[in-house]
Amino acid sequence: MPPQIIDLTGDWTLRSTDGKYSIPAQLPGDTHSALLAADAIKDPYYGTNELDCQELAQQDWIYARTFDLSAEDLAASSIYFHAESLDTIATVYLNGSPLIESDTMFARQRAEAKPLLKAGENLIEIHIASAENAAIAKAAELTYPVPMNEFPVQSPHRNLVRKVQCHGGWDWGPCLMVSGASGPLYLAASNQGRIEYTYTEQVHQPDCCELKVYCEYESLGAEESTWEVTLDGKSQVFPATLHPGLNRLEAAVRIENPKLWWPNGYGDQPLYDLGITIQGESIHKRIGLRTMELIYEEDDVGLSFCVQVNGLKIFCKGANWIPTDALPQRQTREVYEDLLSSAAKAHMNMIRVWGGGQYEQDAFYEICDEKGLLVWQDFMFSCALYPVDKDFLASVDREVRHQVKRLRDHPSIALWCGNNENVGALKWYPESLANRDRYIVDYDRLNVGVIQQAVAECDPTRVFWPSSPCGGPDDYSDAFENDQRGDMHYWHVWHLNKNLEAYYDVVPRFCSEFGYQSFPSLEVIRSYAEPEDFNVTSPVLEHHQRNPAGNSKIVEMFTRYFRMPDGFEGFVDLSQILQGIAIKMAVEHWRHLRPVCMGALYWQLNDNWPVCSWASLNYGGKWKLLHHMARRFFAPTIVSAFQKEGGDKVEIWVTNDRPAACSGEVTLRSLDFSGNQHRKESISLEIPAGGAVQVTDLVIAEWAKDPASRFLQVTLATAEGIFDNTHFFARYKRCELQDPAIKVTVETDKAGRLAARISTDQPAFFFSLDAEDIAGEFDDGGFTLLPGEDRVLAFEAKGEAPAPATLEHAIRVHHLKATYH
Ligand code: BMA
Repeated sequence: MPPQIIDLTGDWTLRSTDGKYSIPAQLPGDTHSALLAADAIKDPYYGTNELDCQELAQQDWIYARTFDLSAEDLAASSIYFHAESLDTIATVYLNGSPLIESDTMFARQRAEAKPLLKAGENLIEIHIASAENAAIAKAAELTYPVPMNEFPVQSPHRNLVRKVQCHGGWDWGPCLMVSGASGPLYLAASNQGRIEYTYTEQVHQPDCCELKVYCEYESLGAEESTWEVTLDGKSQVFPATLHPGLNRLEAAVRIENPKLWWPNGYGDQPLYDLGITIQGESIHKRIGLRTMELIYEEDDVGLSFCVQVNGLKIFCKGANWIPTDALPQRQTREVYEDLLSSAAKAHMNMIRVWGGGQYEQDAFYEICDEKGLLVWQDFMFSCALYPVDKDFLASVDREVRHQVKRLRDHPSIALWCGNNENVGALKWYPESLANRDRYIVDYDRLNVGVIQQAVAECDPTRVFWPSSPCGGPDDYSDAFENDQRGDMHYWHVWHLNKNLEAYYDVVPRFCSEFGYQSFPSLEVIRSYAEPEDFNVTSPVLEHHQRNPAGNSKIVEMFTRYFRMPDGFEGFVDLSQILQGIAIKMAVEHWRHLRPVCMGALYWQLNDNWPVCSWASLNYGGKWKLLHHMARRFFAPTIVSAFQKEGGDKVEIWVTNDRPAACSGEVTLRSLDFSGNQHRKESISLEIPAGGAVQVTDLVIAEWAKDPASRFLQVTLATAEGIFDNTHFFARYKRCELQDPAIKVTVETDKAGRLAARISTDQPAFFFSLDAEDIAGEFDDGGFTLLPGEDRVLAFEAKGEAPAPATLEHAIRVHHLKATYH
């Protein structure tokens, strides 16, 4: 913390310049949260209220507050103002005089404030002009159009201002053009200087890591001084010959026998406390020691794409991340902790911070460090073309330099990526199709000329991947379609309505996006709709679906694979089953293709309001069925069954991410829909380290004369435990599922945890329990519950655990046959 800080976070007032609103507000915070707290707007997430908020996007706002300074405070040589994420077209006034003008929410703002301050009461005001109006004005000045992707409710020309792109609406997100500020906001006083940034570089040798430590120090004077580096309590002092202006100090400390940081599932995440102190100012952070490489090399297939940590190739399993809330004031550490815990529990080891959102707050990256979640960090450009005027490029340059220096010490960050889908976007618009040269040159000016250049200077330790998807540096071809080079976004099943088996036709090197939508869980729908709206085509339900063809796609896919569901609840549940199956098929298939394929990140982990979307976690963090299924299909060692469309065989494979070989036994059983066993076979096998092995290739006719009359239950037993999986030989709609009578009783298990004991008299498919309004999740779901089995599912309560009877009463049972009669 800089010395003598005046924290400016907390209570402010907020008024619109047209005099319509004048209310209390919080910073960090946003206009819409303040308006909601003051009852000046209705909950924008409820019903279609979002539409009533659209006029707020044209407002200009003023945040104001006072603070006191003493004469002693003012005696300091320097008092500077610091803000991060001023959103967006902002002028900061101190006692009526302008201090800072900013048109980006992604770069940090610092300025000398002392000349504008006085002893006694001071007034600070942050004037925020409408970003929407600024974007419209900028569009009018362009000499040629710079198009962007269109969404149902949106703010025009969002790509022309450096604001979170999805504030202006997305195909899962509301259009709420909030203004405000997030992150630190303070005045700091100093007599000698200030730390601008600190960062480290690791040089690993056998049994030792040399940690180079850098400190960018803005000194007010010339001085022979010292600075101190403290690692896990041990300090070393280094000389610092300071000159006025920016000094770049460098020192090295040796760490013998370093404890290495590993991704989730591969080992621990030891973090070292690093302190850097100079002239009374200290910075503290926690760092992890590891080598991190992104390997992309020409090979027999094309261009590989693989993350390697401490020399070990990691199959990256995870999901894409969007901002946690469309109301930024609700983006708290607790929410990060909740969502990222859910990711880690589902065996994820990578999160992609997608380019249409934001550089997240420090807490996000700290938690990723703690949980071993690798971060794929996009720069914040998405699904659009971008302007390249001098001011815009200069602003992006400041943004990238700030964000890279702020974040680069996080061990979790695996790579920097230029943008989301902007190469693809070159082909989306008539303007760019008609003049690709012009737009590709512009794209390159921004992406290579500015972003890549700034990254190379500010973080030479990591790879800059030009775009997602991308076939590699200097490759401007359409990587969406290319499964041979770099990363791909495979959207043929959702956006192009292909059958689910189409996932089996691609062999991605790394699939960084693919997704399938589902409806939010019922109690989440209840938060925005009344029972009379509980119909997929009601105006409220359609409002909470931002992919225009989305509901039709879901219904149409039902007709291909399932019997039509009864009632609204059946519809919601079946949509979650469909989503879970789709992503499971893709992930299991691509995992078994390792080492050709080395990553699968589905679209998307979370929602920023309650909506029908591709997310596996509902808004609020509650798990959809997909998240339970992810916990199974991302497990380190799994057994899977693959049947091509129209195929007469099923391939059984074991995939193992663990870096150690092991032996195991696979048991295959063919059962009818009453649970009677008709054939059983067991196969012992050696499972390779970090690899996949085919167990057998079974002929369906030998296991089910009528494929619709049987299903296959596959079990893998290893020293690590038992993993089970289910395969249908025929489409679900052709099978006569029985109505199971399921018993659920809640008890306290030996470890003192709440647990549900479950049993059934008929097989129940895609089984899960849900505690409705009681926050928490059962530790397994999405499996087949068979008669004769006695399973116990532990309840992982969030917050205080409920009484067993309360939980038992709240539980709802979900499975495939319950969606129709
Ligand atoms: C991807 C993303 C998002 C979008 C999603 C679903 O391509 O990058 O822009 O929300 O598809 O359409």
